[in-house]
Amino acid sequence: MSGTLTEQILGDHLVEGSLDPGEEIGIEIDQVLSQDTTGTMVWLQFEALDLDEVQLELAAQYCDHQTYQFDYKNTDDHRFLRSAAGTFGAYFSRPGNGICHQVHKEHFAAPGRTMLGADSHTPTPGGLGEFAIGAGGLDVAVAMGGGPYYFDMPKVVNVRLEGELGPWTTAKDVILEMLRRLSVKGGVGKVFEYTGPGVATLSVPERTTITNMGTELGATTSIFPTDEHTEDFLRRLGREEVYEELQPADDAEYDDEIVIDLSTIEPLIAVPSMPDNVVPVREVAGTPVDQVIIGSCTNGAYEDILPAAKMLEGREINKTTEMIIAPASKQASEMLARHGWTAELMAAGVNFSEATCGACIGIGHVPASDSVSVRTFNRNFEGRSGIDGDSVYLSSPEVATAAAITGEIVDPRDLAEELDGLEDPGIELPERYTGSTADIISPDDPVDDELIKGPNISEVPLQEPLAEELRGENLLKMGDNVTTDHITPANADALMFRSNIPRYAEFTLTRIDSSFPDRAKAAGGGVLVAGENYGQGSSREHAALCPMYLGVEAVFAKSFARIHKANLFNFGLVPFRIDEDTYDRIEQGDELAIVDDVGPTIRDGAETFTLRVNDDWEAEVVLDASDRERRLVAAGGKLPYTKQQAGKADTPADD
Ligand code: MIC
Ligand code: SF4
Repeated sequence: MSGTLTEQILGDHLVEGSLDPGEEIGIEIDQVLSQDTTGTMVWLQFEALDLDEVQLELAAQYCDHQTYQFDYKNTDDHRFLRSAAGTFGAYFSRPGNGICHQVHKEHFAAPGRTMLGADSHTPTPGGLGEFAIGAGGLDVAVAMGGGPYYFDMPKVVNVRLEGELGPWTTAKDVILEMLRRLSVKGGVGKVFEYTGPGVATLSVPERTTITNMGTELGATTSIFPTDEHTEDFLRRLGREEVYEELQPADDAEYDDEIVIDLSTIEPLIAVPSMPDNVVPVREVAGTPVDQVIIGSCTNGAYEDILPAAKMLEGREINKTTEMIIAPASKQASEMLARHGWTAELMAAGVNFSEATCGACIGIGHVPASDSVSVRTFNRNFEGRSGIDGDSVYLSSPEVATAAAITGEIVDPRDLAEELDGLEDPGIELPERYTGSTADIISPDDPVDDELIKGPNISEVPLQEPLAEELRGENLLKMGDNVTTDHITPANADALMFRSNIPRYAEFTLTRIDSSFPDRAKAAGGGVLVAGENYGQGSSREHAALCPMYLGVEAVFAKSFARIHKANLFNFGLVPFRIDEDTYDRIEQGDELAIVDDVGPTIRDGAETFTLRVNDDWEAEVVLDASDRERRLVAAGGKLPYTKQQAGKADTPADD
């Protein structure tokens, strides 16, 4: 095979375009996943597109984010999802069975396949050679209908790993090192392909920790080659038949290269409140810690919890600190229990949660006010834990457990010097991943054959085609790196309205300005202004849908996060790029108007537009969009566009 891994897999799946960085390409998708809080819109849109059967190799619907079912609306969503999976032909993973990325890795992920997932951490199985991309729910619905997925061909970056990790240093430190070097926007428009002799020193679960959190770099995806570790891991899962050898060609040409000598990495930690605020653990040693949580799709696997159990064997956690384990899958829980480790952890003072995302998005285990929480998660955006002004640190399970033992942040290498018998637990894989499959319902033996919608499940709102005039008040001026958690929060109060846009829209941007929804309604809509990397974080299309519902027609930002920008096109909001000077001059409350006839001009392919502010001054703004994106946005989004095209194409999924 020639080329990079990315070129090989995309080349095999290419249906449109050429593999030149920046060019829009369309690829065939083999697998899709969605989860409970994005999945309801996925299936409602699948239904709205008049699709009636999943058309690809495998679709899996998980219930993982809000499994405590505080409100009947959550339970109704889960029942709807089971009915949709049964009706349309997807696997259904029951609430509490585990986080989509972990369960998918255990049961379905396969080298050489392409996957699209309605969750930003979909790239996780890149650690075993799957080319997996996070996307908005509408794109996932279209892929399930057999349509290609369109995106800009990323630059392929060779991350060459050399050497071997030292004691107490882990895969989490490798990805934290990447974040330290590149920042949360350093991966936008890129695929990180890991190569070099260091790859062979990492097991598959370690690789998937790195590919999972590649999302925090803003990357399109991250991927590892496959080798005997991959084959061995699949054998332990009982799925060795899906193994395929994948290696980049010796003369593969990359767009860029980063070299990481694993032996020089030390235990690292992301300090509040951005995943790229990374420092050596020793720099913040001594910080008192109130809460420790091991879990999430990054570090919640059996292999992540086992080191904590070994470190705590025969010990107790500090009286000042609470420690919670939230396994990423029920299989991990079951295996820990069967091997006796659950009892060991409980005896040390640890509490167990069901297998859920939960605390990662502020559902349960919300930290106390003015307290410090050390978590093995991937995001520590301000307020995401459920309390404004939180202090969440991100680390490896070893660093987190060391903090639980001492009650303060400590480099585990220093703790090991102090504590007799504390040894680096390393990574140990079970001989066989065993566990019940009772919670996975196959499409061949479904429970339901028709949709069951509770009273909270509403219609998907549709947007009108773009008019000639685009004019509106700047409703909010925001800074850099605004996250989707700021735009549409994912906490317990809000999540129950994921399938009810009119209600969910009431939460829009309230994390930045609580009066936003009322002001937007009173003004009859308007526009938004933001700095760099607007919309980073989640894949949730609600971050476009809810502003759209409130009448927002365009976002003027210095730059956009990849998935969010695609979601804006999909829902008919125009993402205009502005320069530093224009950003500085625009004030909240200003009247912004595009001078050109916006709808027709966009359709005709114009790249620059004249923005007039307060009928006083003008600036040039840019629309970076493919022809396909222009057609979508001008039609008011992908759903109306596809409806308009119905009858013109065999599948509604071609655009
Ligand atoms: C997240 O980690 O922010 C989420 C919650 O998993 C989201 C999905 C969602 O908003 O439902 C993501 O990462 O895409
Ligand atoms: Fe769940 Fe957190 Fe992973 Fe998102 S990042 S899928 S909320 S565990």
